[in-house]
Amino acid sequence: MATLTEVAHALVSDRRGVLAADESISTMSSRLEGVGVAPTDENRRTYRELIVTTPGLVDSISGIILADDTLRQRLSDGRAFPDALADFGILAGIKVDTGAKPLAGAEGEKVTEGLDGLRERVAEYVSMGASFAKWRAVISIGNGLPSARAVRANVHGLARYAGLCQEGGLVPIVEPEVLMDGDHSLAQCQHVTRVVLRALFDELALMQVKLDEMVLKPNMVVAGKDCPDQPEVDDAAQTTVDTLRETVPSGVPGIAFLSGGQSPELATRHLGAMQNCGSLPWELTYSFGRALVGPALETWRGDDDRWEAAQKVLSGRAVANAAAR
Ligand code: 5MM
Repeated sequence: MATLTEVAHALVSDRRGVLAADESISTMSSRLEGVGVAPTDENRRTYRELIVTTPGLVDSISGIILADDTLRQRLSDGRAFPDALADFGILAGIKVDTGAKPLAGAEGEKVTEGLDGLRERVAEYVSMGASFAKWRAVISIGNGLPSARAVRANVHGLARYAGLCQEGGLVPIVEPEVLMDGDHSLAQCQHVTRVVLRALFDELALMQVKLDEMVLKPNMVVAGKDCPDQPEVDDAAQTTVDTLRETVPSGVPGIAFLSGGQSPELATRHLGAMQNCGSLPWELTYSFGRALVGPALETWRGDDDRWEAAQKVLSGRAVANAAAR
């Protein structure tokens, strides 16, 4: 059986990345409805089957993050999702947070919940074949945000989660996402990302989380979606790498970015540009959700006749990101 360090390295090595298919039931339902598909358990299952059975995915995808409902579902051939992933040579991951909820006393800010009962859930997920986990915290920029208490509460949750996962036998993917919502500048995103990552690694150290047994999943440093002054790809890439060099210890095996609402093409271009920013102490890879699966979902639209076309589109995005690495 692989050690947690080996799993962490396997997730980020060989030019491969992690696919995030762990949309909560409510998010997945609205994505399905957005393409005219009824948001039923069976349609969520079918869509996830389309993703994981995409031919050749193993060449560019090291692991797939699943949601709790998918982990308990089966492919049409009867195999449980984690077992099928193992057959394909892909590691199974599980989203273990229970979502971002309003933070008391902090208007407009959220704290991610899910620590209650997590030790027991980790044990169950390990018994079902999961190798790694994910927990996402969200930080907003704007109107005096983020507050110090939102940053503190969120990094505390991430560090407690990471410790419980390592204790129970899962590699934690630690995801502090500084959101793209708003008109903030590249410099503001850099400042907030730096503050959050510094606070995060302080808290991880306090909780004695082992850096070589985790993967960091941060936002890229980009300007807010509504900022009129959008940086060039090379600027955003260099600023992201500079920020990570300042804040992320070299003991972390790899950094796997979220896409955060960037177009699939732009996320890939940023990833590619970062590979030219000098030698780095960690692997830099992708753990995109929308930027990997969005175009495939748009292609499929619930139509069986478009199944293969949708898989080709997903495969194309995955190969493009592996090539960008
Ligand atoms: C796939 O979406 C994940 C779960 O989101 P919800 O719980 O809100 O449904 C999400 O955490 C995702 O893994 C990351 O945000 C990365 O996805 P993007 O689309 O930003 O690359």
